[in-house]
Amino acid sequence: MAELEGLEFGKSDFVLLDEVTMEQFMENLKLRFEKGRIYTFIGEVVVSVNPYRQMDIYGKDTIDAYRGRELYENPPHLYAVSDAAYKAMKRRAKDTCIVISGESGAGKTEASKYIMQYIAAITNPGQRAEVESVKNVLLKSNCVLEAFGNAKTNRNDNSSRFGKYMDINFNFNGDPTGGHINNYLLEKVRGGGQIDRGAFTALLRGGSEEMLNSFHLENDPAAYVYTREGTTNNDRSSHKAVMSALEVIGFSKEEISSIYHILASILLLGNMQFESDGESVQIVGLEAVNHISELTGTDPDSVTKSLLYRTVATGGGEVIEKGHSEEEACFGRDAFAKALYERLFGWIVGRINSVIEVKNYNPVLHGKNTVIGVLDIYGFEIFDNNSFEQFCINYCNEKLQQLFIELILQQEQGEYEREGITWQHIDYFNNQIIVDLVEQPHKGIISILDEACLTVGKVTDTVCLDSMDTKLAQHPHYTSRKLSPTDKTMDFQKHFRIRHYAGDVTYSVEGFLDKNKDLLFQDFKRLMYNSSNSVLKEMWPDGQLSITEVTKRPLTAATLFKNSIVALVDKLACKEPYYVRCIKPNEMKSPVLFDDARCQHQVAYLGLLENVMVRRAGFAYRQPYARFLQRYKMTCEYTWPNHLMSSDRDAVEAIVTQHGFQDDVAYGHTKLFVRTPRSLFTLEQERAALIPILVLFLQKVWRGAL
Ligand code: AOV
Ligand code: MG
Repeated sequence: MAELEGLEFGKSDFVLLDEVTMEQFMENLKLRFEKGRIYTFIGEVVVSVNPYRQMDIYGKDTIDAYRGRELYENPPHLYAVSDAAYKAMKRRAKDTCIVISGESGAGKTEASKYIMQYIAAITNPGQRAEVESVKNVLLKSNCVLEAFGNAKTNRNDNSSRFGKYMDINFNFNGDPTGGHINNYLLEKVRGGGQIDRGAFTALLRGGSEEMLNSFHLENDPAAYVYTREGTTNNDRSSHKAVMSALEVIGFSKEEISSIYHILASILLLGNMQFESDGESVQIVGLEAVNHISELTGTDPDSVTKSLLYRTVATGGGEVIEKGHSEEEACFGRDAFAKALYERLFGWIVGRINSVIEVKNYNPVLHGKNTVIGVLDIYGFEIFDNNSFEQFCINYCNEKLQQLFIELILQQEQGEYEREGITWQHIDYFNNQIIVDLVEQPHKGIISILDEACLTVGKVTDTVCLDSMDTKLAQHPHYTSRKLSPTDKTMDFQKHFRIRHYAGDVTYSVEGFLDKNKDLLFQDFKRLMYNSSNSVLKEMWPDGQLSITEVTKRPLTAATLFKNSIVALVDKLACKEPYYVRCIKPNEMKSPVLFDDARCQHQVAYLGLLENVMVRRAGFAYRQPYARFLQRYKMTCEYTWPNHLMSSDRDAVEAIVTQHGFQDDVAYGHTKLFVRTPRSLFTLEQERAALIPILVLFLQKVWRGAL
């Protein structure tokens, strides 16, 4: 169990609460936050509260204190779970994963970085050059992913706009040999098509004058529509840091140059405007077209054409060009800019993967290749106005929650089985029903959405909502205003509500269909495929299809997302999971404010109380016999200073019996299992009372007084 710090810091494991109530949970969480104890265990799960200040708890000394130690030997820390995951991987050749969850700004990405730094610090003690280089690339990849994938939002100055799952591969020595990154992008066009990633601002603020000139850019983020609002706090050095990280990872000069050419063209695209004389639509200011064509290696006429027209195949197989309305041109422009960015990001991740993939691995020579996965993915979101993005994110969280419950229970059960302990299965809310509501073929929300998107003709968001209402009226987790007319909180035309495991969320269906279709005119794809820039061409292989060849039914955004999350869950399910649950203490980014209501809300939807109950329903504590003896032998006359019994197990039984909690324990093959914390409290208190006496005694012995 967790080394008990003084009780003035609260309980270091929520399992130790006298009673599992929300009140006690919150009291403990708050006390610990206020005392600067940002981590607390629930068994092996680490609950973390964002401190919003630099803490002196990540240094080399701390790393050394956690290295190779058991989970409960030290105060709760990310390093404790990291080490547990690493040990399981190394000792038992188990693939493990660390799942980090929590809402925006709760500290997931920071946690994932500390975890990676810890793993990097404790591996490769022999400093072998090739391993060091793998570690370096893995760490540097964070810098690049952050620059290209993070943006300032009103909830987090450095918000990851993508979910990240990173596998780190290890050889039989337990040293990293490579890795693989999966990214889960999810940002459909927002109002005005903002794409305000850190890399843009870093480029504008930190790029050299010569570079910016050659890109036809000014060094002012406010000059560009896409960076005008959420400019990230990147300074000159971070542009350099990103450039140097790209180099270290192994991007060639040409590749880096292509990346920045693409960034520049996106910024210029964002500023492009259209005007209409009532008949046709024109681009305002042709200079931008020339600049974009120069930057993307395309011909200016083709750029203009793709922005103002789209090629369509008529029913009779005829191919015609159809001019855009002004609105369509704006929509096309933003969709194009967003797609350019998404493909660029995907390509960068792909390039990093090709560098870090494990090469020349021979299982016969090198032993089993094991993996630790680190998942840093968006948490449950409930905003005032929830849209398609929240719908997808919350679906993802339903999937992960299901996995959490299954795996945590499975893990418990597995341990009891291994140790030969009889255990009573406990009931928990199985959210499969909500997962089905979203993903079930034909009947689920995604299917209904897809059907609406693929229907030819004008299907509007509200028609789609009608269809959902008809098909899902009976579902206990679904309502809309139409089905519940007395509910005045929902708009009749627009809203539907899902009763998620974490609470009710009302979604506005407005924009669902467009976001789900994620339409990008084929003309843009073809334009990019025909670029003279080989990197750009490589990103757009689908641009080679002619309009008549284009598949009529591309997968929708929701389906693509669903498929990627299903694949992710499959990946996680076969690994031994470790969890970090992050909580955001307040909305002001303040290091001293603990907003009770906000925190309680998060505790509720992260299912933490349930987690404590599950943990306590079984045996809250387990400890190998030898370790238990070492700690408590002083509390029993038969075991102090040494026992004469035939086994450690028998000696432990003597301690337990002497303290009268024999009904509260079970004896496993190698460990003692204790059901309630109270029993251990008694022992801890007795031990604490004995220590001063013991010290006095020893002092006397040393002085020769005894
Ligand atoms: P997130 O990953 O959970 O949000 P971050 O990890 O980016 O959240 O944390 C947000 C900010 O909180 C960081 O930029 C730090 O300023 C601060 N912070 C978080 N953890 C710590 C820590 N351990 N020590 C000091 N400061 C910390 V999002 O990516 O938005 O879901 O999409
Ligand atoms: Mg993040």
